[in-house]
Amino acid sequence: MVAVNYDNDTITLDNATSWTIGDPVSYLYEGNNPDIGAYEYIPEVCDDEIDNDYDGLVDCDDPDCDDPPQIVDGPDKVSNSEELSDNESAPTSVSPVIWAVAWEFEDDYDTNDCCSTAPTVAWDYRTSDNESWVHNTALRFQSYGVAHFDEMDDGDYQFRSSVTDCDNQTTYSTIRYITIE
Ligand SMILES: [Ca+2]
Ligand SMILES: [Ca+2]
Ligand SMILES: [Ca+2]
Ligand SMILES: [Ca+2]
Repeated sequence: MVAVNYDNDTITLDNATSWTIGDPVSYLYEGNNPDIGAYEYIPEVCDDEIDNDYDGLVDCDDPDCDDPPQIVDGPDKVSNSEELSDNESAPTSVSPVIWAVAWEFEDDYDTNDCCSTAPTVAWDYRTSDNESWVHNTALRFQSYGVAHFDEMDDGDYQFRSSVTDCDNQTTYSTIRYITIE
């Protein structure tokens, strides 16, 4: 082996060779200590009851089988149900609301077999003179979370939304500033 390209995951040999699973691979090294050497990377298969990538975690216990949720849009302030229903895939049953914030998320809960429950959505707020967040459950409409502020006092707030998947992996949005008046 004369070169390793870590960007492309390729190795260069000085002559043609054949290689079968389990054969050792050695690599001439420079310096005081050998490199880690070559190893065969096998991705985890999530439903075969085998620890395919040798990290000690099998199938759904392996985080490779369950990515954290992503917030793909928002959170954005919406003032009534019409704004939401202008978007074809958005929730339509949020009225009556005066002030609400909505965000769209993605999660792999419906594409892997490790989880049969949908993520939960939540929102936190705080005022500028208070460091601790007040936590609230949000409403979920398919892949949207919606926070209602019906009972909040007028004022300026910091707001963040979150999505938690079946494995308790929580993704927070960036902090937004909202004014309720
Ligand atoms: Ca497996
Ligand atoms: Ca594994
Ligand atoms: Ca793994
Ligand atoms: Ca997930």
